[in-house]
Amino acid sequence: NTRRLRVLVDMDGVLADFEGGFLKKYRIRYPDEPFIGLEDRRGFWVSEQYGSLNSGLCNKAISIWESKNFFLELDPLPGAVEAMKEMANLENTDVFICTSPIKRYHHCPYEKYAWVEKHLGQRFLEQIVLTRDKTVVSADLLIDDRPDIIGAEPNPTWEHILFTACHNKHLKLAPPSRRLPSWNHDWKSILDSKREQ
Ligand code: DGP
Repeated sequence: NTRRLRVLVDMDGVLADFEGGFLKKYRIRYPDEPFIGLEDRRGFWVSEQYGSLNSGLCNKAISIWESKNFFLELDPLPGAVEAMKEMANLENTDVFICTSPIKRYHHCPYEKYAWVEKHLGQRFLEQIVLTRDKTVVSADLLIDDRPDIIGAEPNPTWEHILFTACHNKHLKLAPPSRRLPSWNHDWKSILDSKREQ
């Protein structure tokens, strides 16, 4: 069996610590406003949960990730860099970083490329897919922390593996959906389960 396995790996919440980076910069910029600790995060959209505390906080939250250097300065999540390098070196395996830039594009797309170069190296710049619709990208696996990934293609080719994040850890997945709890868990077995199918 020489068919190559193709894996899409999401960036924010999977490789880069969007939630931690957001909370840190939000508290510095708005020290007198209420905030949501990571253990209390629920739902994918940060701005929605902040807006539910009080309506002005929705735009304050958005102002954080629209700021210059927000995406560039995100820390890698534990084990992410090592896992990506290892995955890219596996035989018969193609790894792509599949990420949705925010629509305010002044900094985000540039900084995502710069982050990949800084943490993963120049050769990973070949592997970046920027799209707002991941369903039109074909692959065997998509590792992503967003629970609801929909788009123009009703039957995406990939199996979505839910990467555990503060906002999704309480969700009970309907079988046969699978999780990857962290990069310190056995991601290689998930890849192997998709080979020779
Ligand atoms: P992805 O992880 O590739 O699905 O990209 C989603 C992006 O949206 C990521 O940069 C995080 C960001 N994001 C998180 N919460 C919100 C929100 O409430 N509003 C907006 N516009 N973007 C958000």
